[in-house]
Amino acid sequence: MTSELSLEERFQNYVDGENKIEPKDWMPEKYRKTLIRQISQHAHSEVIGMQPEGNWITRAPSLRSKLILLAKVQDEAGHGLYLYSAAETLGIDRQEMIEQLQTGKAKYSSIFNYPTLTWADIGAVGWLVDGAAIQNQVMLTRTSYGPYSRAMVKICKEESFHQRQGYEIIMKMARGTKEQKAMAQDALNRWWWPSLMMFGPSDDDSPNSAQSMKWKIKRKSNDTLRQEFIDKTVPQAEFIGLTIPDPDLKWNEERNSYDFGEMNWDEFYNVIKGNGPCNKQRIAHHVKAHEEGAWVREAANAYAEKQRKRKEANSAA
Ligand code: BYC
Repeated sequence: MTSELSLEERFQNYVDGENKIEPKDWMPEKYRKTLIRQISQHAHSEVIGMQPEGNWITRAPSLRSKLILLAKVQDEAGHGLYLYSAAETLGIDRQEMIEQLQTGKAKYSSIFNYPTLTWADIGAVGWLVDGAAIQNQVMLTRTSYGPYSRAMVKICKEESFHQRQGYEIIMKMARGTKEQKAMAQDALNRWWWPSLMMFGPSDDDSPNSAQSMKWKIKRKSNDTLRQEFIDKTVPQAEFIGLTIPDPDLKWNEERNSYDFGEMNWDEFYNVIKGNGPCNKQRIAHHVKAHEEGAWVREAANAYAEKQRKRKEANSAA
């Protein structure tokens, strides 16, 4: 017990000294579990996030916008891959993570349980959802676990491009015809509050935050990040003449920040329990795609096995 305690203390000192923890380093079991939970849920979010956007690839209004959207959706698949690989360094395999997702044991971001009804939604997703994602993920480039922090550096660069892609769409629509502007406003109305929910429960109701902050897995609290996102995004909406759907939104001179209205936490908890507008559809689609892709995994494994045997035979010769 004493030696276990001192290991934990040494671990904490190492983290406090801003060192990165690497896969083979000693770590408390709870640190490992917390990371597996967070990184795998993050990976699932990237992969499930491809669905609402993929929905518009065949209906993008121009060849240029189709190409950009295709590239963006492929980037999300890549993010999922880096993150699953980072989680695997902690001793869990991909198949187990997929099972946790498909059986509802592992969560993914609440935001991807809302439908993308119009092309303006693709703008709103890029602008707001990727914008919120960057706000959260820039701090994760400094997270204490080495493989996660390195994966986040590349992901953040790509997310910045995604955010600009979304803002460009929404700006074009906001400056278009009356009908297009109304579509942009409607998308903002529907995506604003769910985007704020991406940052998770308020700090007082966030069971994992205190320990994750202490271990420097998280470097900023849920509420701090939400506030930073609001302060950054409100002027972007004003610039293109759209209105944030919050009557309580008001600049607070003293705090040098915006005050904003009460979030609908019942809606948030309902969505993360699996009862949002698209939860069932998202998982059913994932299961179907995974089953249909079984032959690809089998072929890849058979090829890897063939290569391994060939190598073995060559080194024996
Ligand atoms: N949705 O104690 P808390 C993206 C869960 S961006 C669903 O504060 P934590 C993308 C939480 O998991 C989105 N569940 O937890 C963008 C916990 O339940 P469990 C993904 C949520 O972990 C554009 C419980 O509520 N980004 O992928 O300290 C295009 C209590 O919360 C949510 C990340 O995953 C939510 N919004 O903090 C394509 C970033 N919020 O796990 C793709 C990495 C909370 O105990 N993750 N919960 O059953 C994080 O930074 C943190 O995990 C969170 C939550 C800030 C999200």
